[in-house]
Amino acid sequence: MNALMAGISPKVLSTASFMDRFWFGDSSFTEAGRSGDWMFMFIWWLSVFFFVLLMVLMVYFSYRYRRRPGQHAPVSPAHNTPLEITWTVIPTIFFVVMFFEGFRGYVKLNYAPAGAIQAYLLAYQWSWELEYPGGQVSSEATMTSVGTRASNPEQHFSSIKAPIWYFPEKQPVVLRMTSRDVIHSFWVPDFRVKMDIFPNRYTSYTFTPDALDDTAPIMEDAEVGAYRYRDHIVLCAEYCGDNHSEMAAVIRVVPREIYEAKLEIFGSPRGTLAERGRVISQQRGCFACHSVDGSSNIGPTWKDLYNNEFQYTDGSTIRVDDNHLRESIYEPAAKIRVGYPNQMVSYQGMISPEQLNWIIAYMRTLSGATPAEDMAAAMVDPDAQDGTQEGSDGG
Ligand code: HEC
Ligand SMILES: [Cu+2]
Repeated sequence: MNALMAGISPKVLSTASFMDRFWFGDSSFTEAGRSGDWMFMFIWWLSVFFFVLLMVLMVYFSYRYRRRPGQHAPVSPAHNTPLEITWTVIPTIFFVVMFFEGFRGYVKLNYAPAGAIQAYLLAYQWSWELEYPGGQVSSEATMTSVGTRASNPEQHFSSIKAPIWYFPEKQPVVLRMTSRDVIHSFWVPDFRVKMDIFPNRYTSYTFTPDALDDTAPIMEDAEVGAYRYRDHIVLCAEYCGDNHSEMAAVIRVVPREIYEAKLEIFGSPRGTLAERGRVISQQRGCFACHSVDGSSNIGPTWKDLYNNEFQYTDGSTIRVDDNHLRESIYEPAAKIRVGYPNQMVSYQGMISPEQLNWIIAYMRTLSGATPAEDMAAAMVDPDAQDGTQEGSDGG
């Protein structure tokens, strides 16, 4: 059992106490989820009670007052005021309870308390991308196994690429959600929620994760140290194509300091220059207009851009190199690619020279025309360099 699965502790019926089998009401991990559970169990047992009562009475009456030889059916009474008041007032009380409790639950599910974290969630075939308020993007999707069945977790969703989203405990969160392609549905079984996500439209969902208590498992994290956490699986509940069943993510509830430390790390990405470049490009929204797979968008694709020749509206032909890229990003209007509008804004001041290097390194890896040794240079991991240096000094 890996660390991730340890964090997921669903209450399963096979291990539930006797009482829990009748009223499995408090196993959700949000206040709103618990009121949904309460409502469900209340309506269920109310219905069971009246169903059984009515069926028993019906059978009893049909026996007790069955037709007997020589007996005439009596005329039905037209009215019975006390009885009529009873069968009006009692159900009304139940319905009023259902309405107000249901409404309170609905409000808890749909209206975020003041001071909520607003994050943007993009759903697409077949994954999710979460952007925090500061523009940070959720950690890399990691190969992971998430088990929803304690009885046999290994068989459930073993080895899925699931992004992990960090949120602080007890902190209201609002997700503003939209889809890049088809209709998806945001489903967090632990929070008892499903919310549809549409292309060309926003829907939102709010939740406030419970505080982490002593039962929450402990994560040993190389970057930020040990901390308590609790994982909640996110799935897509709207059949959306081939890999629909693998469209998973994990909401990881952590102490506030850990959340802040994680955002700090997401904001200053690690890894090779090229990897950092990809993360920064994503965070700065370049992919809204540029593709990396050769398809044309508002702007030209980055695939095979580097070290290839293109025509510009001033009649020049330019081989794209570092200097051209620098100019295109800081002064996009200086040279306009033939066939494209002058629609890119300058990123002067928004992308530091250091970050520019990362983006260029990333673009190189996207180009088949890049000499092999150039590619190798772009793949260098600057954090690994110190180690190599020390090693060679010592030898
Ligand atoms: C609003 C859409 C839009 C966004 C966002 C955008 N670009 Fe552009 N980009 C364009 C368009 C349109 C062109 C072509 C016109 C031109 O050359 O200015 C272009 C051109 C470029 C070029 C030059 C391509 C060539 O063939 O010379 C580079 C490099 C570039 N963009 C990088 C970026 C980077 C890096 C980002 C993110 C930091 C970014 N773009 C964000 C629309 C966009
Ligand atoms: Cu989906």
